[in-house]
Amino acid sequence: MVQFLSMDGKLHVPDEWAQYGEYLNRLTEADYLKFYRDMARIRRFDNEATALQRQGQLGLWIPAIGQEAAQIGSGYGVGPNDHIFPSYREHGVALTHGIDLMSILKMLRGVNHGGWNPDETRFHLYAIVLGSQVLHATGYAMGVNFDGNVATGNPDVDQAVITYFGDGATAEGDVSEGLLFAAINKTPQVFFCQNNQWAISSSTASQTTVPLFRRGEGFGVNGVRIDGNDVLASYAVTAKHMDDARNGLGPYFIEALTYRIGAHTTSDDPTKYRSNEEVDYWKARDPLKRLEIFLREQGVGQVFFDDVAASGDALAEEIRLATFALANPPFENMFNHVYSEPHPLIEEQMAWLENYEGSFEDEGHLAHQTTAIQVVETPDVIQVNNEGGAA
Ligand SMILES: Cc1ncc(C[n+]2csc(CCOP(=O)(O)OP(=O)(O)O)c2C)c(N)n1
Repeated sequence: MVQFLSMDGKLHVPDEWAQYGEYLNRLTEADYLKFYRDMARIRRFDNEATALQRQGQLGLWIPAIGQEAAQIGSGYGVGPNDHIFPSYREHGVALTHGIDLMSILKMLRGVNHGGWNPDETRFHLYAIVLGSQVLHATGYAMGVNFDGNVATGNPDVDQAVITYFGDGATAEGDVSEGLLFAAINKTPQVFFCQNNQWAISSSTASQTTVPLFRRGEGFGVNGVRIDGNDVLASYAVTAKHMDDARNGLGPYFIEALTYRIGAHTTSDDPTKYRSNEEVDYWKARDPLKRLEIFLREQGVGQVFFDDVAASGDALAEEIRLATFALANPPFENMFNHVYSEPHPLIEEQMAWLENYEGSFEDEGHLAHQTTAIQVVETPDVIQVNNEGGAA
């Protein structure tokens, strides 16, 4: 397993991983600080999003606490022409690619479908159908080959593709098909598997009998396991294999061994299927803590950490207020993109809803929900009132 930063924050490049260690020479002190800042920022964002979901402001939240090093490190290992195909938990990678974090919250409130432009951002839309994004990525990477944008030696032309997926997704046929087509077509591509050890309540052991980094071997895609809680390993190994892919060496599989500290989503109760001891074991391997220890040993002072904490709080306030201010989209929107042309069934459903909305005395039932939800506490119960008045 490739690891550069040990649990107690010591930096060491073993000889066997020197080819990756060289990539650390690209980093400046500012990069190390940026890694920490972004990991802390996305964690603060994540905690705030969970709180917003609990307050009824989001339909669902998908926490990525514990996976910050895997995501921020690999996100920064992706080059300026490369394309990224995420699953649904890659908020950290999104941050490294300038995605407006509010657009992620809007999606989980149900008022947009992602909202960012994959052509401009090179960060494609979240995919909830497990493994589907692996096929999209492989198809895109085959297109890069067909366009001749590999191994030209021109950094403005050469491109690679990275796709993110979980341990559970490796059991999907789509991932196997993606690996096979990638190998046969020698696509410029990295398969980045975040093994966070749980696929909802199914353990990795129930998904595979071989280490996941070897999953591609039978298809002709070699792989490596990294300590996914080490941001430096994640950065260096991703950068190396993205470079190789751009230079025509074909696809590679990276398994980032990490842990999902929180729930699968806010609809999940992980205490039903895993022990506190296991969670504590991984909390002790927190990716932020080990980078913090390393930075402090390098002489980074408290002022920096205070500033990171303050800017995280400012971000949390900003997204909280922006979420409270979100209006609902016009209700016709949910019908408008079902078919490209008018369809009698859709028209009938829309007319029914319009009639239903009109049956309310004021501007309509859905319109009420644009009012921030009020929580009214009584001594015995907490009542959530969606109607904008006293419960
Ligand atoms: C094709 C498909 N099957 C099942 C699901 C339901 N589902 C959503 S997330 C999930 C677990 C995925 O686990 P993993 O791939 O390890 O990723 P993680 O959620 O841990 O990041 C399942 C089974 C789905 N979204 N798509």
